[in-house]
This record gives sequence, structure tokens and C-alpha cells, in this order.
Amino acid sequence: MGWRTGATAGWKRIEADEHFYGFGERTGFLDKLSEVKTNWTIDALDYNSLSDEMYQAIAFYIALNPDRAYGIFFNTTFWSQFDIGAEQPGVLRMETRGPELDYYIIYGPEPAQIIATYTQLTGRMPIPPKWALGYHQCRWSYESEDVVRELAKEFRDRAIPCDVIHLDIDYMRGYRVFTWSPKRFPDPAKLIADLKAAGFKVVTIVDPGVKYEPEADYEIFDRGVENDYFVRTAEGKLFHGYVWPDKAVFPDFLRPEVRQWWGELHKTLTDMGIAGIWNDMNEPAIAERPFGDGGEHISFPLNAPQGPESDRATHAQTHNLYGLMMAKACAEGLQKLRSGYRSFVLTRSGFAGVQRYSSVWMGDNQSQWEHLEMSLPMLCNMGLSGVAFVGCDIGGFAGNATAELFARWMQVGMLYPLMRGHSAMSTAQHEPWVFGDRTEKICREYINLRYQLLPYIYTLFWEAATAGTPILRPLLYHFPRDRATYHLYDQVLLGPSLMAAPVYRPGVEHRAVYLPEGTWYDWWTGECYQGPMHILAHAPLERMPLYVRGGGIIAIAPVKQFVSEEPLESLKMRIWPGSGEWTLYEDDGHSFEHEKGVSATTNYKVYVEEEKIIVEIAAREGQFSISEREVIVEVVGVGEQRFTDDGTVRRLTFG
Ligand code: MIG
Repeated sequence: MGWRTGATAGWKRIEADEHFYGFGERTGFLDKLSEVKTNWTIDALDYNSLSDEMYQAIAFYIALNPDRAYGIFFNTTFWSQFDIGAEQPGVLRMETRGPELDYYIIYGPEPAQIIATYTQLTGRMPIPPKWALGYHQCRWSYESEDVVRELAKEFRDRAIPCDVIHLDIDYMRGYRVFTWSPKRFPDPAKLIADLKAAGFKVVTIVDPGVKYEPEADYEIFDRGVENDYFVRTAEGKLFHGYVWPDKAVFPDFLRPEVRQWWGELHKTLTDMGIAGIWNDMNEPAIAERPFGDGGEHISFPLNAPQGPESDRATHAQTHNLYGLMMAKACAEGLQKLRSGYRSFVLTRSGFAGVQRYSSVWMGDNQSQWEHLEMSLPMLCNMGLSGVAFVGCDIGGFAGNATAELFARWMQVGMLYPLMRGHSAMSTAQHEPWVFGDRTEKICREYINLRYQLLPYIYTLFWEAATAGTPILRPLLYHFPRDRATYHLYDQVLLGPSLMAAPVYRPGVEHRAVYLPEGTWYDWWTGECYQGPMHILAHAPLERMPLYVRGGGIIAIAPVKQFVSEEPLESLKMRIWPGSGEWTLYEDDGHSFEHEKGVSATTNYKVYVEEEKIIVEIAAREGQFSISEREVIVEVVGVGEQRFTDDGTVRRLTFG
């Protein structure tokens, strides 16, 4: 190690054949060997595969070689940086602008164990409301009640499932946080109630910048100033910058009383029936001059004091925590305000442990094939960094998707833990039906598939909540001894069994697929392969290649237009020949009763015995009560048996 005024660093040897993953939110492909990764939250607008600083700062990585893996969590909130053999091959440098070198070494030997331990340290996500796993539709902006009603009607008329509609900044009165525009949204309570009756939840955006308005009657500005809740400079002057509401001031979320105040302010939104909050611009993103005036992005002065009086720090020390603490304020506020109901929280910026409070999206991506391609390694590295509930804007945020790009993106989007379509102001519309019948059909089919897979996906969220397990996984997560997976960024596993090999190039109808060791089945045709091998998959526009591991068990629900609060009245267990085991998790999907044991788990096992396939279903455990229901067990390619499931033990023989 070494240090000088203002910086502390440590050096480690990079082993031969060692690869580096995680690092939070990162562009490019999977392995970060020979790159420099800085941990400092910024508005990463216009990012590309060469970008370094991003919206999130998570100083954690996993080093993997064929013998073992270990993790490093660099415990510093200051600006920090990893140089993974860029300056000097074979040498990793970790540096912080803080005064100490404090880090955790987490032994594996497998990535799964490292992430479990890392999330034991930094926290895990609570199980989100089940509706948050459905399809979300967003745009900057659905700018009025009429537009939103029309949007909702299109989904239902066209039978395209959707659970959530997001309202971007134009729902506010002149971009003042915690207000409603009386012109655009004259009766939000009625709108939201009507949408609720049609099975939609509404999520509103909240930005940290509070309009600077000493002369007007803007309650939030007035209270904030009165209580001294906004960030000041070292000289004691109120700090201001420019964002959507023009001149704005910024709450110091590092202080508990500010977080509590901010949390309570969400009442303006929850009183109207809002079920979730989307936190944007919380790096924080601030311009030095009014928006549109070409001003540079700035942050608070690095010496600006932040945090509680008893534990005063500078902005240099707390910058990376701003988004995290805003998300915490939001999550804790919603928990109080929507008593008994789980809420959805989404944030753009965050820090290690952000999963405790919020889901995360990858900010302003672009409607380009490269961004579709990059979305998978980005989300996989987030999952390897303890943040399982993540997504990218389907269709791309900036720019205009083509029909083909949109169709391919919806297929991939079906795999995102957070499945949200979004698009920027002054771009083409990006709803599933705007590209014509063929694309609409593809979108419907893949959103339907998402809804069918919800019992499986919900169980993955439960695993993430209990063990930090990523939901979307790179192949190296399950095959860490297989070198062929170390750079494989364009195939992913959704949970342990389902593997996708999407197409992310225009005009491409075939692609190479790597099948690691074991038996693999084509999801669509049932064709069987013995890995390790490469195959050439046929993937016309209607088809995203999907595979299931032998012994894979996937619970399938009937397609619904939105997530219902009732326990599943029927269920299909699709099981692929081989040996495997899987536990289905169920609860009411919306309350906190599961924290008191009101949930249900059912263990399924499949194995081969004397040339017959045996499926064993253990007795259901837990206090969540499910009425008798029909369960169909399909052993793919072999046969199907149905029975009335009353939660007792079963043993089924096939073949
Ligand atoms: O300055 O609220 O990343 O999702 O639509 C842009 C408008 C502010 C950036 C977010 C984007 C959102 C947009 N916001």
C-alpha cells in the first residue's frame, strides 16, 4: 500500500488467467481486465462502451480463474478507482481519495458464494410487489390525463399485458417536485383510481432539485429553507444550480431529519394512489446555467458540508451516497405512507447496497443495436454486484428504434428483471403497437411469455431477497470452471434453468450458441443437445433462441393482462428430462405478511430411475394458504399428468 496527501492506494497481483467482473454499473462487455474503473456518480448522458464513470458507484468486483474466485469490496465512499492492469499489466491498483485503505476480501470459491457474502455485508432487497415484475410502460412524457387514459386503453384493447405506467416530469406544475400540473392532470386521484380498476399501477418521477422560489408560495422550498434542509457551501451560502425547475436547491439526504421530511412529502403522491416512485437526476445532475444554455454539469463544491451535525462530512466524502440516500428516504417514506403495501422504487444513482431500497435502471441508453447488445453484460455485472432488480430502457431512450430493433429489444427485455419500455422527448413513440402488426405480434408474444414465467421469476426475486442471488446471470455464474464462459456476454441465464441467446444485430437470422457441459433442450422445438458444444441457432425475427437445462423445472402461469392479487388458480410445471430440483415460492404478492411466515414453498425434484422419469413434489410448506388447484406436470417430450394440488406429497412416474 501507499499514501500521500489526499490519496491512499493498494496494489495486488493479477494472476494468470484471471478475469474481473462486477464493478457495479459498467458499459462494454463482461470482463474488465486492462480497464480503469472509477467510482464517482455522474449523469452519464450519451454513455458508450468506453465510458468510465456512470450513474452508480459500486466499488466491488469478483476475480475469477478456473481454480477459484474471490471478491473485493473497497469500503470507501470517496472518489475511488480500480486500475485492472491498464497502467501495468499484471498489477491491479485500488485507490481512494479518502484517508484509509479499507477493504473486504470475500472468498468463494464460487461466484454465488461471494455474492451471498457480499450482500450479507451490504444488504439485500426486500421482495418487491409482484406487479412490479410485470411490464412497465414509460415515456418522457405521457403528458396529460387523456394521453395516459388512451395509452391504458390501447394495452387492454390490444391484449398486451401491462402492469405499470410511469409519469415523467411533465405531470408536475412547472417541474416543482411533489406538485401536480392542474392543467395536464386536473384530477389525478380519479385517473389513478380508474387505472387501478383496469389493473394498472402508476409510478411518478421525483427529482431531487427543489425549485428556488422565495417569492412564491412553494411550501417545499419554504419549509426546506426554514429548517435548513438544503445543501450549503462551506461559506454557509445556500448552494444552487440549474435543473428542470430552473434555479434549484438540493436537500441534504445525508441527514436523517431531511430524509424523514422528504419521505413524508411523498404523501402528495401516495394520497392520489401512486404505488411507486422513480428517482431521477440523483447523482446529482446539476447544470451551472439554465438548461438549454450550454452550461457544464457541476456538483456541490467538494468542501460543502453534508450529513448530521454530529457526523459532519464533506461533499467529497458523501457525493457517491446522494442517490442512495435519496432512494432510502423514498423507500422509507413509502413504507410508512402505504402502510401494509409493498411499493416499487426505482433509482438512477446509487452506491453499494442500493438494493436495500430500490431497483435500478441503466439511465439514458440509445436506440442502437450496440446498446441492445451491451444491455446484457451491463445488467449481468450489476447482478454480480449485488443489485438483482435492474433493467435498461427497452427500445432505447434516445433516438428512434426501427421496427426490427424494437422487436429484438422486446425479446431481450423479457429477460430484464425490470421490464420497462421508455423513450425520450422528441423521439418517435416506442409503444409495442407503433411499428405495425408484425412487431406488435412479437411484442405481445414475448410480454405474454414474461407473464407466463412470472411464478418462476417471482421465485428468483425471493432468492435475491434471501441470498442476494442475481436474477439475470452470465453463464460464468453457473459454470465458473468453464473458460469458454469467461467472455460470453451475449448469452444469459434467467435463473438457474432458462438460457437465452438473443439476436442483437440487424438482418441476422442465425447465431452461434454455446451450450456448456450438460444436456440442453431447445425451448421451442424440444430438440436435445449434449454440451459442451456450439450450435448454429435459427432465429428469424419472431424467435429468440431459448434453452433449458436437462432437469430444469419452470413454473408457468396462464397469461393475464396484469398481475392479479389472487394465488394462482392453476399452474403448469414444465420439467425437462434429467435430474434437478427447484423450489417454487409464493405469497400474496403485495403485503408484508410474508415477513411473518405467510408464504408457501413447494419443492420439486426430478430424476431418472430404471428408465422412468420420476417427479417428486414435497408437501407445501409455510402459512400462505392456497385453495386446491389444478397442477399440470409436463415432462417435456415425454408426457403430461394433471392432478388436484392440495399441498400434499406426490410422486409421479413418467415414461
Ligand atoms: O434531463 O425526466 O434518465 O429517463 O426520462 C433528463 C426526463 C431527465 C433523465 C432520465 C430519463 C428521463 C428524463 N431525465
